[in-house]
Amino acid sequence: MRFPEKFLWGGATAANQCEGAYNEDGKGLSIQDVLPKGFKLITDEPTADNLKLKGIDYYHRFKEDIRLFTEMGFKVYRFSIAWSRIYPTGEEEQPNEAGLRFYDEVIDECLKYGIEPLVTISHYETPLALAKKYNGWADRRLIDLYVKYCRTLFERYKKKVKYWITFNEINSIIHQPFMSGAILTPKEQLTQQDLYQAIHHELVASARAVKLAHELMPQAMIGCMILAVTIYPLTPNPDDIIEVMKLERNTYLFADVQVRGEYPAYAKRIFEENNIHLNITNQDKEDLKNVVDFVSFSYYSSNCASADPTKGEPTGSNMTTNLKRNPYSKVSEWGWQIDPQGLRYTLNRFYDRYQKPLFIVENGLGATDELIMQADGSYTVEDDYRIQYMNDHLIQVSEAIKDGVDVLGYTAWGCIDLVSCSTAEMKKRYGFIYVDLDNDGIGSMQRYKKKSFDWYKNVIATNGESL
Ligand code: BGP
Repeated sequence: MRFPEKFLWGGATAANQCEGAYNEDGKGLSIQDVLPKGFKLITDEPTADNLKLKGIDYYHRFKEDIRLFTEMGFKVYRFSIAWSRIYPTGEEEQPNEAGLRFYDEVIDECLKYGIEPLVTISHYETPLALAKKYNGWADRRLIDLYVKYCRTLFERYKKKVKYWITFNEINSIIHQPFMSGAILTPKEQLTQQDLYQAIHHELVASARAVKLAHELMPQAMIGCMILAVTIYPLTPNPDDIIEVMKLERNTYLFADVQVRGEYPAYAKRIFEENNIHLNITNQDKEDLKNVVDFVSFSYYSSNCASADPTKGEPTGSNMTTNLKRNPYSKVSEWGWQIDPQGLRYTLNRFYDRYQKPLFIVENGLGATDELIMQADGSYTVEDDYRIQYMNDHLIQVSEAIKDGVDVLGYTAWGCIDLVSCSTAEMKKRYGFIYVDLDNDGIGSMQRYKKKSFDWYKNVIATNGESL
């Protein structure tokens, strides 16, 4: 099937996973600079084993990378702006001009090739100073600091950037309070009260960013971004159905507030049962009424859940506890269950609930790739497994479009290999473009086109007909 004429095909990256140059041109430290071991360990100072410090050297090579994206025919490129490049400690009076100049160049490079920039304002890279001084989003003062940062970006890029996302995977704060919410209190010690208060601060900050975006950039589209934790009941036992309903609320609550402008009815019960008494001001309630223009989400896999913790085989997912294997799904090398139809299902669920345009801003397969030499002496990766994964998922996107779902676009995650978020390694690769860099940080950084490069190029050129 041909996708809608204006469908935005593209790819996605995040500053902390690709830029490197962690201390160049006035950049302050971000929480990622002290997080070498994925979600788990925080170091006192940046350490040499932290691959994110030099990333894939995109900071110095972005022109080459964007040229390769152009060659694939990207219509859109999603990237994040590192808050700590713009406000190194989050609290400066004036933004760091050198940081802004870098993103001027990135954006201009996109526009030069007719690629629409899609900017994530905060992608797991809060300035470290804000984590240390305020315990991150646990403190209400982060709202104003974030809005100030947004204002700087909106004023600078209002004529150039139409699509914005306020927070990457905003609901992941439930699972990863430090990485997602810059909260230093260890997860095990964090009370539900403090966690939900931090969530509230992010939701208000997001709504205020939406308000400001609408004031300063009437043409802009600003969206929320949700980690789609798609869950099926392990059995038809009604207990399992109810368990899934409850678990889904961990995800939906975030989108419900950002799309509907107020807390959903079921939030009251969550708060009561967990002894949560949020500090919500009247102004907060007013601010929350500024609702997003679209709903974006990441989708990689689906899981099952059971009301009985002894039933089913745990997935070992590092994101959410209590999730179970689906006997009908294959798994990736990293144990993520592969379920293309789950994407159609997720699109339909979101669309039924919100009737807002949807944007799939992350999807892809993390795999170990092997660079091989071809007969003509050039190098490539024969990543048929990735082609299969993406082809199957995109067919389900086309099914959802036939179902009537309004899908704005699709940005493949890690369109160029970058440092993995959960493992902090280079071994887990997603790209159409291979980067010569290993887990020890050794390599030429040279870029090579994988087999999937030409495959995706063709998908875009035929507007999905080749799937
Ligand atoms: C999402 C994040 C990304 C990304 C992706 C893949 O949760 O938004 O930053 O990395 O997951 O995850 P990983 O790199 O752990 O395989």
